[in-house]
Amino acid sequence: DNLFFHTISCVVLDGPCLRAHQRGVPLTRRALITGITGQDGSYLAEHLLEQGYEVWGLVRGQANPHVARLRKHIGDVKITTGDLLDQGSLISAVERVQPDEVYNLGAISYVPMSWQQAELTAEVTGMGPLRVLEAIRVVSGISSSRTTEPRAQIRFYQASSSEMFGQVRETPQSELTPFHPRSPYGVAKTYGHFITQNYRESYGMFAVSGILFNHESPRRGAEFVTRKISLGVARIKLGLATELRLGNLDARRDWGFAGDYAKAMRMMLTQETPEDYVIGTGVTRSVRELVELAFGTAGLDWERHVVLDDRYTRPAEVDLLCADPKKAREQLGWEPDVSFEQLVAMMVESDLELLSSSNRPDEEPFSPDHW
Ligand code: NDP
Ligand code: GDR
Repeated sequence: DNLFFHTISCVVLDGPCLRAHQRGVPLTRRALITGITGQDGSYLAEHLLEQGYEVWGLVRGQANPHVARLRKHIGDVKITTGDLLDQGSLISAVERVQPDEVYNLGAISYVPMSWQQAELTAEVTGMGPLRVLEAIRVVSGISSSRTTEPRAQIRFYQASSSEMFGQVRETPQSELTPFHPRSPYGVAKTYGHFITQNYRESYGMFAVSGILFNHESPRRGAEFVTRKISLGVARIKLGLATELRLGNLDARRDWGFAGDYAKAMRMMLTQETPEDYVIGTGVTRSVRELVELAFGTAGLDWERHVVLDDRYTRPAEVDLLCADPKKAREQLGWEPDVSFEQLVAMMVESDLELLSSSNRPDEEPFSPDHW
């Protein structure tokens, strides 16, 4: 599959690559991932390595503690430093790595935090994609005042979000559904989405956005509701806690498995033409249904343990999200493999194992009380 893709992309798109191949230079594609230390970064890195890529991760800070966690899952990622807040560092990273593909997954991604740190969210989650696109433009030698050749050979993926739909006027949501974001995070993502589209239209760049609906896994951050629930169930089952405090149980989301969604990201960058795609399962569930299933998996009655707590309700909520993934199914051939029931069971079982006495980590995953 990978060799086929390399051959096609070299012949169709990339004269220099073809010449390099003829000179005997290996055809390994090189990817640079921002947000490599996050949930999606780890699944995408794993998937690209399986496909034969050389994978580089952009990591911020001089001793980022999350790198050790990444190494636990994946040893073969190469690391370069940089920060989405720092234009120069992104230019240096693109110059150093010389990637064929850049995946911009880095963000402040926790919606409640975006009200607490709205300006920082705009800088990282909104302006971050602009800075990555600029780094690609500059390193590729594309003038900002000229729309003619040369064109960037570097392909760009932006992690757009169903949070851009926000207050929905139609359901399910497709690539054509208008945006009405409901949080500073959603507003920042909407800027990232449109600037990606604009660089595609202005400079002919291969720049695409995947509009991904919620996707989860045992590697999900403990602040997000699925992992908060799977950890809560495990703690209660093991006698480490008696209650789990939650906010709005009526919100509905379209939840899938992060490993399936990482595959869709690469598929978008291997198409002939750059286009945006909605990725989701097409099924919506309430937080209440999620709670019921997760507690049931461990043989617990959720109503005896879940406590409603206003600290976890939001200034403005997104009530209902449900994807229409028809375009991804028809054009990419993408389908999710893991069902909602399998996902919830996988997360609860993983956390039961993580917290059971012999395996218990020194530090439990952080579950913030202050958001
Ligand atoms: P995570 O919160 O798990 O990961 C976020 C990543 O961003 C971390 O690696 C973090 O690195 C990095 N980051 C934060 N600030 C900066 C910065 N200033 N410079 C460089 N990197 C930074 O998110 P997910 O893996 O769940 O999501 C990946 C992307 O997809 C995000 O953009 C998210 O908004 C988007 N998305 C996610 C969905 C989901 O359901 N998971 C759905 C739709 C979109 P560090 O280790 O330094 O903190
Ligand atoms: P979301 O995910 O905001 O959809 O963003 P999250 O899991 O945080 O919330 C989902 C829904 O659950 C409700 N909820 C709670 N949420 C949290 N975190 N904690 C609680 O105690 C709680 N109680 C109820 C929320 O109100 C909400 O309706 C995720 C992130 O990954 C984004 O980065 C991504 O863009 C979107 O998914 C798609």
